[in-house]
Amino acid sequence: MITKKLVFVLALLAVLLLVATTPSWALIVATTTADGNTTAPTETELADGDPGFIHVAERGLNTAVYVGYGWVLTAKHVGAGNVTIDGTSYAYSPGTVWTTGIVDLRLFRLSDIPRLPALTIASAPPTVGDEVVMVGQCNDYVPYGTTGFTVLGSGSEIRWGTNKVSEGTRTINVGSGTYVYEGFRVTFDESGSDYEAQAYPGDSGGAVFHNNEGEWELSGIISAVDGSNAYANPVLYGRHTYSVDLSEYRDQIIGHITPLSGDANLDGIVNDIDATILAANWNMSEALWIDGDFNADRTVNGIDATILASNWQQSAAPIGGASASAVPEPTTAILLLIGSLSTAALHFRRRACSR
Ligand SMILES: [Ca+2]
Ligand SMILES: [Ca+2]
Ligand SMILES: [Ca+2]
Repeated sequence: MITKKLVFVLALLAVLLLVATTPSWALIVATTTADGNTTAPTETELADGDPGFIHVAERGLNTAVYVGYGWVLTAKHVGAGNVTIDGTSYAYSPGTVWTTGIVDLRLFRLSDIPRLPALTIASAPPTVGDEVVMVGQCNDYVPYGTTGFTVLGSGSEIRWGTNKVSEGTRTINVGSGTYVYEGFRVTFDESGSDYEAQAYPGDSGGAVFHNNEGEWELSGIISAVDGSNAYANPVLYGRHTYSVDLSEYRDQIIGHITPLSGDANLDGIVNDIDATILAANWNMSEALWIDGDFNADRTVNGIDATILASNWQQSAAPIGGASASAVPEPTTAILLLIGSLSTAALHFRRRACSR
């Protein structure tokens, strides 16, 4: 027994020494993707370019995605609250949470509106073999021999990586029925995509983008990793990340977040305030909805004025009112349970770096 224990201790020491003497993986990635995948991918790094990296926000220790019109989408098991987008904090508007059953999705609204366009939410799921771009908030990590990575307890940043869908959409059950939803899966492979990624605690609520015939779409929200070893560290090849398939919930999400046409300031009514905004931005280029561009052609002109006029004095249900169901925050106990199953940091591996 003593001998076995000694062998175990020596093996443990060997592992610790290996970790301690290996450079930070993030630093290694930095030499191949310029900055360790912490800014939007260029077309040199990713053939189809930036999928919408800046839309992915820090939500506390987890992740959320700014989908447009003041709304943020995250996993249900990630609470609502202030978010940080590209270093700027945006305040949460209390009482605006929307969820649907036990699907691991949570929408909430910000009271400060980022100057970003709305994302396109996929109307069809990515299929097996399709490449996806995952974006989440993770800690630094170092290689664990050649079999995976060891996550460190610091260096949390928004990063992007890639993977390929390994199992198409089916019903995913997280935590024995705590969350059930339609979702798809990717597998963390040693010989995977160029920036092979795997989720880890912190990535929950992150984005899964898919390029559909030239247009980037938000296809998924990162929800879970394999249940029995979710917090296992090191993270070995062969593990899976599960994401909610947004095409299944697209109509509900769009129905909830899309404002009344003409409501530039997103207060639920079309009136002289909106007309004044539109007039002030007449002929503006690179315009957003909040500037008066209601047909999303990035300019403000007579088309937008006609749209506004056609809804003059119309009003929508107030935010947080009948159309929004505020739900209580999960208890700490439930959060811990789900965290152990599903919160996750992205691990990136570049083939060039592993050789
Ligand atoms: Ca893979
Ligand atoms: Ca208005
Ligand atoms: Ca327009």
